[in-house]
Amino acid sequence: MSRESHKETEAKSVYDFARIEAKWQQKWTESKLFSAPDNPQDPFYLLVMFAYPSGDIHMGHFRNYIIGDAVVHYQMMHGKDILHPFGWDAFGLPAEQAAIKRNLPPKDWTLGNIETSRNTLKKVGVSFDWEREVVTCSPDYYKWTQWLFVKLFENNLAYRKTSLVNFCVHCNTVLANEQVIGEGICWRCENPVIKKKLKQWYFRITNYAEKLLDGLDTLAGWSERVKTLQRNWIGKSVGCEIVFKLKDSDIEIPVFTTRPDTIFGVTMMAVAPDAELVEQLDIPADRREMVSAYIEKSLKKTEVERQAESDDKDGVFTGLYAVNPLNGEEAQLWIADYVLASYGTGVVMGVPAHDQRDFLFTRKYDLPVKVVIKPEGGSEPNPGDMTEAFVEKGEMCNCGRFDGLIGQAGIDAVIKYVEEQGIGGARVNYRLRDWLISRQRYWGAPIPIIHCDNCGEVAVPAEQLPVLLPDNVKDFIPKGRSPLADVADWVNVTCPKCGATAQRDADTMDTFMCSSWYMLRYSDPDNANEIFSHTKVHQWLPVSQYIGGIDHATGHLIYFRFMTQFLHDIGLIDFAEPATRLFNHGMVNDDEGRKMSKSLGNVVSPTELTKEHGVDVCRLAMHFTAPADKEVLWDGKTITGTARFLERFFRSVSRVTTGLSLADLPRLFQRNDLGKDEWAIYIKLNQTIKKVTEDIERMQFNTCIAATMEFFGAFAVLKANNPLFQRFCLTKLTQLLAPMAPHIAEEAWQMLGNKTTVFKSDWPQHDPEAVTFDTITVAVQVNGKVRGELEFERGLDEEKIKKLALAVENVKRHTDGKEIKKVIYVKEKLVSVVVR
Ligand code: ANZ
Ligand code: ZN
Repeated sequence: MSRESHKETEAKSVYDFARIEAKWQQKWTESKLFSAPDNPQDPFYLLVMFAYPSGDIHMGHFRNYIIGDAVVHYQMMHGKDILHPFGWDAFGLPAEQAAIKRNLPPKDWTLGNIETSRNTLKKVGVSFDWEREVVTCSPDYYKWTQWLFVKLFENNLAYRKTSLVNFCVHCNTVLANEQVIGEGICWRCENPVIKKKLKQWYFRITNYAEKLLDGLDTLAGWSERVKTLQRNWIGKSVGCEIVFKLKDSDIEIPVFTTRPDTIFGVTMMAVAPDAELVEQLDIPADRREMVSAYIEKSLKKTEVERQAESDDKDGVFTGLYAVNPLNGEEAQLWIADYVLASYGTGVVMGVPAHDQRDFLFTRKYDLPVKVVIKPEGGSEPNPGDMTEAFVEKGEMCNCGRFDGLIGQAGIDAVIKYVEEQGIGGARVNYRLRDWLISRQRYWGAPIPIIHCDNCGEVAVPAEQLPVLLPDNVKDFIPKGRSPLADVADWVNVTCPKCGATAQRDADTMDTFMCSSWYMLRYSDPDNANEIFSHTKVHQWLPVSQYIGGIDHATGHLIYFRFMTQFLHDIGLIDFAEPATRLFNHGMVNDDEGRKMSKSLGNVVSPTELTKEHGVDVCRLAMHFTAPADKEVLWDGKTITGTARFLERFFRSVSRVTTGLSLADLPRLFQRNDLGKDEWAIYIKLNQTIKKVTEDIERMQFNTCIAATMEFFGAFAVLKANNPLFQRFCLTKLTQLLAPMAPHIAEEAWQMLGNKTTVFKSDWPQHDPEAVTFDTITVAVQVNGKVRGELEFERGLDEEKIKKLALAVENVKRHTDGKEIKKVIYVKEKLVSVVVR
């Protein structure tokens, strides 16, 4: 038997992970260790974004959930009462597409996937409280989603309007702006998105724009990155509205501008091709054909294409003129697709001298340029010499009575003037649009509205909720309207107000609605009478730590804040923000660098991997691969090192426990009794405790693991003769590993003589004296490349330093199977290893 295979047999016999995992998972369930208590004293609510049930969970989910799990374990060891729930974002398009493809009802497909995924999550031992599971497609959940819709409707925050919407021809459904990705393609099927006119439901989230912005300032536990993404998404812009007139007509042309100080420089006006104004214009006959051809071409473009930073902006002259209300000058009125109908008033006053886009446009079409701002106290640029717009603020010139005003003073003076003249005034504009709710799909929560010829839109009364999704829908193939519209016995009802025959709204809700309030339901998941009890929701919320991908920054994370603020405003809850702390983990990519996701077909399930190596090895390897907030390229390469580490750790524990007869708890040894090596280990241990604690607080699990490995290396290399001390060290190390390797830690904890679960033990505290001890850090190189770092007590002898250096995990990875030719120690600087 070779040395290698002997080692492997030995490893397997010490660490029988299948048995250990099953044993502890059963114990946790039986003892309800991870069930949230009814009356928490010191609550900690850890929430991970719930999952869309498509097949089985993959390594991306695995990573997200083990990060949350580690925090839960850690907080539990700080005496917190934990709520760590899980659920399923179970409505949505893929279920319908699967139904069409496989001829299987969406419900069966969804519930089957939930079953599979739940089993996998249980097998990897994530500490979810399964008694609180919520499933958004279950009637006892969507009853309350519908109830919320009605509340919004009653508060005038839900309304219907006809508009041009993003439409995916392939999925045959409307998409919200954030579901249109990249160059205007559908987030689901990646086909181009077009515009279509439809009458649909919207939530007035724009009423909350200011509150959503202000709230961000209170969220100290959210990253600046997410807050900036949200601020930009909401896109507050402070400016002025000014009403121009169409020449020889009563038609008014209001514009929104952030630079009213440039109004004397207007030489052209541009209207969005899809703005309402366009329909009112009486285009001269000789231009009509050209204009409609241009409009048709523009409407085929996506918003992204229209706004692209290209220099080639085009448009078409309408043959009409607008009149500048401040100086009476006439400006050509153009239609140009760089102007968006949905922003401001859908019209731009063109100031080529001071706006680069307008400048390029006028150069292209040879329109006049008029300078009205110059550098303060300087001279006016000559329009003919300009190669680009002068966009800075400055001194107004050629502006009559406003000449000489500078920067903001000029802006304020013009705003004051237009207000006095009754032709406009200060305005705040937001990029944020109202939230489009309607989907022409089957697999969603039906919109609880009945359309009556007498009464108009009538909300389904609370006692009639939920409006159940009918089971007798056979045909999900998209026809441009909701499949529910064709279910006559479902659609045709009587009006709850007047009793006349009426029709249900056949659309279903955007699934972001289902996930906008799930965090609240976990506090009281079985409540049949209320959306949640006031007491229970305040026992746990706001969420202490929320964890999810950065990709939700402007979608879900805005909606769930909006819903919380709404519920706060109507008095249902006392807090206005749903989550105190937010952590965004990085995505898991496959070895070709693509995001792992079902739709790309590159999904690796944790099941196979954990079967082969054990759950804790995979957990540790995943944590160790990269910092939790960075993307990881999952190739499984960290598995070998972490497996070896856990095996050696476990073997040390079993040696300490089999050979010794110790009292139940390791009595404290005397620090004075420690030998020189032991003292070095003691210092390292305390530094490790400090580092792991700080790193977990910062959600930095990869460095935690590196630190525990380094400590274990020192423990193995240096001599710890005192059995009490050995046991002390392994006990602390077990606790430090528990958040990341829960099963093996429980087993080790028991072997070390403890009767209760490691998660009810107190998190180790470092000895403040030991960590201030004088240490030095040196780099460790292998063949000239830095592969690791080593920290040790000043004065440790050279031989030991070299041994420690060789035990560093990443150094071992580069020396494994190679012959070590030389190890050189450059005092207090470097250990250099030469291998061949
Ligand atoms: C004249 C002007 C002169 C402008 C100047 C800027 C500089 P933000 O900051 O993003 O709010 N604008 C207004 N409505 C628009 C629309 N529907 N589509 C495209 N552009 C539009 O930008 C506000 C500025 O964007 C406005 O101020 C307007 O151009 C343009 F020296 O008005 B400005
Ligand atoms: Zn009626």
